[in-house]
Amino acid sequence: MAAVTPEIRKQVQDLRQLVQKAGYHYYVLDDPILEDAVYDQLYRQLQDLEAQYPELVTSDSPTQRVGDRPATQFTSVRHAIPLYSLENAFNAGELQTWQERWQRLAPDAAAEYICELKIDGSAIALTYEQGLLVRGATRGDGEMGEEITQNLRTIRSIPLRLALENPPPIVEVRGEAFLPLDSFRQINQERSQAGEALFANPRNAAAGTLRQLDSRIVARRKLDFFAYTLHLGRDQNAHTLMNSQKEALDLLVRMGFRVNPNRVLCPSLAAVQTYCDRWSTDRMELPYLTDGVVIKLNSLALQERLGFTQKFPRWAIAFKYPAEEAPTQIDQIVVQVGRTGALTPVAEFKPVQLAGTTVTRATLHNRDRILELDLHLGDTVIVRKAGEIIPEVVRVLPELRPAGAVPYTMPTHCPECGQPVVQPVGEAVTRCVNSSCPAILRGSLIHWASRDALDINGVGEKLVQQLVDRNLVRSVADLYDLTVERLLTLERMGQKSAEKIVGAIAQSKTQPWARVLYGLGIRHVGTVNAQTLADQFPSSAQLAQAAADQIAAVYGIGPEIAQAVFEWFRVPANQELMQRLQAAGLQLAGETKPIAPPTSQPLAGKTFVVTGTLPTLKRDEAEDLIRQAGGKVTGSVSAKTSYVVVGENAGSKLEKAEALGIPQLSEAELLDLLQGS
Ligand code: 1X8
Repeated sequence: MAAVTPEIRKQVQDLRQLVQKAGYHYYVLDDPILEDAVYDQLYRQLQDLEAQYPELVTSDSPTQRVGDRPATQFTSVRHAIPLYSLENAFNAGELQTWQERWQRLAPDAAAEYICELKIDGSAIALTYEQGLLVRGATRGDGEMGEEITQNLRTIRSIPLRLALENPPPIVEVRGEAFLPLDSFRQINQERSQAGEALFANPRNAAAGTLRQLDSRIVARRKLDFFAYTLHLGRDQNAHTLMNSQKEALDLLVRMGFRVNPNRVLCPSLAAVQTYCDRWSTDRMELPYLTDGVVIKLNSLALQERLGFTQKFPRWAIAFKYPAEEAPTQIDQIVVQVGRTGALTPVAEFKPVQLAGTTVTRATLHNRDRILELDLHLGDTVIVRKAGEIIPEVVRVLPELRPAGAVPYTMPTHCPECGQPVVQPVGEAVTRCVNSSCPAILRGSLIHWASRDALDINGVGEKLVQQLVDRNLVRSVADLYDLTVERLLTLERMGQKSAEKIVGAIAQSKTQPWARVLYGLGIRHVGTVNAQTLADQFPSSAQLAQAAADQIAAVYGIGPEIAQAVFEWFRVPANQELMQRLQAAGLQLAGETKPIAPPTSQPLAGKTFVVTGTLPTLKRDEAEDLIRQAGGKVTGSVSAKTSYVVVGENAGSKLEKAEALGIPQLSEAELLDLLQGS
């Protein structure tokens, strides 16, 4: 081991301080002081030096956020001070009642309130000793929580060391860990790509993430944290540091925490009501979910004087916004079979207006969820859809259940192929395991041809349905044996289209190995994992020969993913598939072959969003035309969007385009642009 000189020690300290400071500006203040690439390099320098001189590693070093060993289970811890929940108020009258109640107990006290946004995440308690983060726990039942320190350390906006000169010996900080909406969408997109069940909403995703045993997975999910409560140990002169909630929040900021900026002192309940009204709509623009406003008496002395009831503090209340929920009656439950064979029950019901859209169906997730709901056929249910959230059935109204209604049970046989389904022990999912189930085959083909995989234009739902029904294709490798003549045997298939499809399939042979790997649809292998694996295993042969622990040794690949990849390559049918793909000329290794520049691509390099109802074209027709001309189509408007194609009743996407100044096209203008070739 190399000897530590005073120069080295100083170099490590300076580097660590700079990396820590840059992280604070980036993650807490949202105001970076270093370019990303510079930060990355400095971070790596610090990592290298620490590896070289392990005695210089400190527990609060920015490199020490992610543990290298998954936990086997979490331990329960008792909270030194219980985490109370809050009483709810749903209207001005209930706020008034609350004010009258506490004023009877403290008639002389001034009604000075502080309003903060109520963050929809998971409540967390953090303990700092001598300024160092020593423990973090979930709320649990308020008395006992689970110790998840390792996971909480991965949240960059949680300081590992308090930024105070002389911190009190024991500090407890409470707040909300949450998943920003962007990260939530990204996680669900990846899960959908990897054939995994989606999270219903950011709160579930945050809670599920915090309970992950492998902190490396937590680190990739980009949780964030807002601090809102500060307890200083009993034996200090706490009052010299803070006398009000406002001062406590300001002190949390000085300690290095992210504190929600939308906090306001209100001298009266009328001012509180104004704040609640304003945020009932303004909250829709925030990049995270809020479900209400927390109103607290600002004076800590008054808080102490009022104390707690059995369940709640008397000095605080949550004003809750009405959830975007409505009752509706279930018409039927259909069961979809995905490419992994998972059976997903979907409730179809009478249309309801929720969060500004008409909703007619909602996922029921799986058998366990149906049992939990105690769902009967014909039930009236409460459906929820908030903003970005996938519609879900919240609960059943058993009072409205028709006489003689029978409980819904999952089918015992696959609705697509009729084979018995399996219900693996310990798993909620019901699965069709028939490797020649047409639904699984269709799903695999659509995934193979999808934009992030082999990106084969023209191979979509309709064509795949026909190819499978007519037995022209029994595996993705069969796509490469398709000929124009065989395609011409399909209904409504013309010479031109058939040639285009065969051409597009042939073109897909130039797609890089990472996309092929993603296209195989191995469980847990989304685009990100596929790229990571392709970088580390430059050929399919190397990956196929790797042991599970060699795969798991790749940074960012957990044991579950590694096991899935390892097992996939052990299945003889998959080995045969790889041989056929190799023979067909797909890229199963190394560098990307440049794709030959297509001849007529007037929209190449341009990104489009189509919104609203167009006068003649269906939306997917317009999107196909754009793609055929080399353009890219995305589902949401961003600064990267080149044009928005606007039809009638265009909604929020048009608003966003206007806000960003993105040029708009009518259908006619789009067609002109296409003609311009
Ligand atoms: C819960 C929450 C509180 C605050 C914000 N979001 C929450 N989910 C806040 O005080 N700013 S307080 C709280 C509780 O005491 N249960």
